[in-house]
Amino acid sequence: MFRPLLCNGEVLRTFKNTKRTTYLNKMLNEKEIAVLREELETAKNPLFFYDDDGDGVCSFLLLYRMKREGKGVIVKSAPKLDARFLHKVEEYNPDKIFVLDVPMIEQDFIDGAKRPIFWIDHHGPYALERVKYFNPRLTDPSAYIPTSRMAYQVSGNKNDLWLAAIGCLYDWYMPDFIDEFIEKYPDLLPHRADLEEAVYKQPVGKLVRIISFLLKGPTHEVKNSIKVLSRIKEPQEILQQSTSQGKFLYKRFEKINEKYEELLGQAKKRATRSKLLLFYYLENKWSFTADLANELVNVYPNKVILIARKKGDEMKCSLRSKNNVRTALEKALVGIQGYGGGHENACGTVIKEESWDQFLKNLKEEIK
Ligand SMILES: [Mn+2]
Repeated sequence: MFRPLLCNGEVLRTFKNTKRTTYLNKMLNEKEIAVLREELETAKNPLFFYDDDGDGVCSFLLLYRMKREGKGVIVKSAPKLDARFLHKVEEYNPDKIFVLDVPMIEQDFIDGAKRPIFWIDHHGPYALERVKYFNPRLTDPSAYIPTSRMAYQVSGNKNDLWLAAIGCLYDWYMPDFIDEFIEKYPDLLPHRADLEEAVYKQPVGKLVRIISFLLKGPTHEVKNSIKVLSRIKEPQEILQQSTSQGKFLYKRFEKINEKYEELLGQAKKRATRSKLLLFYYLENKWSFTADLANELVNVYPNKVILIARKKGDEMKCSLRSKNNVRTALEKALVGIQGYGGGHENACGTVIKEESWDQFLKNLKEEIK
């Protein structure tokens, strides 16, 4: 099963043309909303596990802000909740567990946690026992509803409209409530726009980037940023640095963004007449491969983008194209020490260093 890099922006861009009206009846229904609301309202010490991306953190913030009780834990590195996380359950001793935007839970975790578990997600779906699973794909495998959209249904707090919008846009989903957002925040999005414009050219897109970049870096810094984020009332506090909390977040974002912009500049220099834009960098702490690939495929829509980061003896890569690139990747992986996959236009792959040259040769051959 492929998973490794799928969570960080490697979303189903192929779904972007689906009509918005068809989304609406795929969201949580009234009964599901009522169940989740009741469970959250009666929770005394909920523990939230959430995915390490913009959709995951906004889902957490939306639900946490309903009662401001309990704790949040980011599920990093592997997009699955397994027995390694049971010590967090022991440490916090929650009465209920909520799992948000995490693609996979292992049965070992569920059985070991011995607490009611409520799982809201839009990957998979998978068949597991003893977990209350809220996933639109259980009834419609083609549904694409970011978890933050569902969390916003549950929270119902209009003050947090902006968090819901950021989570949805991060997952490349135009919120069905975008008109309400435009009316409330014309300075962030002055008019209806497509996803590319909203995410890459409008101030609301800058917020999407800020929130996702705040999740990068040393764990204690990330935790601190999320704590501060949970107290932000309006998004302008961050963009205009109008409160001390907003200023703190913006400053930290700027430091991280500097690293990103430097890499982006270097990557752009690698664009030649070749169909493949290949850029790789050595960096253990900062993973920007998905962010770089997502941005570059919009700058160079006719190219195949391959961004690689060397970590240990592996090359961790994000691959993007406006056309189908998954088939080429699958063929290029034959005989290679590595794995990968994903969606038609957005894939992740991990290649052992000794196979790297051969993999590149194969891939170039396949995309010719
Ligand atoms: Mn998501």
